[in-house]
Amino acid sequence: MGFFDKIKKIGIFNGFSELTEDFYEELEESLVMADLGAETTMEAVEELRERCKSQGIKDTEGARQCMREILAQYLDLGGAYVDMSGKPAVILFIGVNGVGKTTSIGKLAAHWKRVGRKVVLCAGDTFRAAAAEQLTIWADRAGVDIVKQHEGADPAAVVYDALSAAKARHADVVLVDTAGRLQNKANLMNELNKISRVVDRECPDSSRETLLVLDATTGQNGLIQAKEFSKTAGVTGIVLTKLDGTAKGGIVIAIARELGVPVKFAGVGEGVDDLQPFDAYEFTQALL
Ligand SMILES: Nc1nc2c(ncn2[C@@H]2O[C@H](COP(=O)(O)OP(=O)(O)OP(=O)(O)O)[C@@H](O)[C@H]2O)c(=O)[nH]1
Ligand SMILES: [Mg+2]
Repeated sequence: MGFFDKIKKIGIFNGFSELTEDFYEELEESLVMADLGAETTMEAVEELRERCKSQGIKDTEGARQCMREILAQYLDLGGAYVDMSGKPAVILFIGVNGVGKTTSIGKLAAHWKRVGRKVVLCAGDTFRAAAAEQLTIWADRAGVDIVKQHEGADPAAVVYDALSAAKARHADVVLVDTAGRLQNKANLMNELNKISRVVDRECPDSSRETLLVLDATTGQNGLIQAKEFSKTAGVTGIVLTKLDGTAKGGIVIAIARELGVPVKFAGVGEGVDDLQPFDAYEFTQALL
């Protein structure tokens, strides 16, 4: 079983044998239903028509293969991997409430620990006491260190502590949890700027990533969030969660196409192993 077997396939290619006008129409419809977005759907189907014509493809199996290639190209923006060139690599996780920020951090911590990296978690969500508790459970499960403060503490101060710990322990990566919030709140920008200044001062040689966590099941709403967050926060990559069992996986392609931000990780479940580096080829194979 591949990693993406839990996402729902777009079944259209099975219902037709020839590339009729009906086929193309239904294909368009099913791509829109899968949340590829109208714009990206139109482009992709137009390109499919042209390629099938120029390459003499007449059957749906050939068209399926061709469409996989087109969508994989849309997704292939380079930079699918996290920049860990500087030490420590500081990775900020942002996004609205409940999308899976804390869970994704826990999964990644376990993964990096397993491959021999030294990880420090930073409980930058000081909004609720329960947030640090939840992150502590993940830290224990993964066997990594966590730095936290009291509820209501300044997130930038927690980051400062985490960086001090990271330097003292020669950590490779610091994963920073943040409070879930709306994308248009002015305080997001203030908080991120403040954190950024702390990192500049304390760890000038660090590499940085700001990963926006999106819930795939929210479909087009996820695209709107991505647009707003990338305006305010300088997002370097997307973590797309809850792809398991959703028929809206196409949102990945809409985001990559319309925002030009690469999807770096994908979540397909609540377990510790249910997060993987995003592979465009594997994903389109599973989707179509
Ligand atoms: N099915 C599924 N559930 C997930 C996935 N990722 C996270 N979840 C679940 O989503 C819920 C919310 O996850 P959290 O990690 O707490 O989300 P958060 O973004 O930190 O939320 P706030 O801190 O409230 O902003 C939890 O029940 C997770 O188990 C995933 O890939 N698939
Ligand atoms: Mg959280």
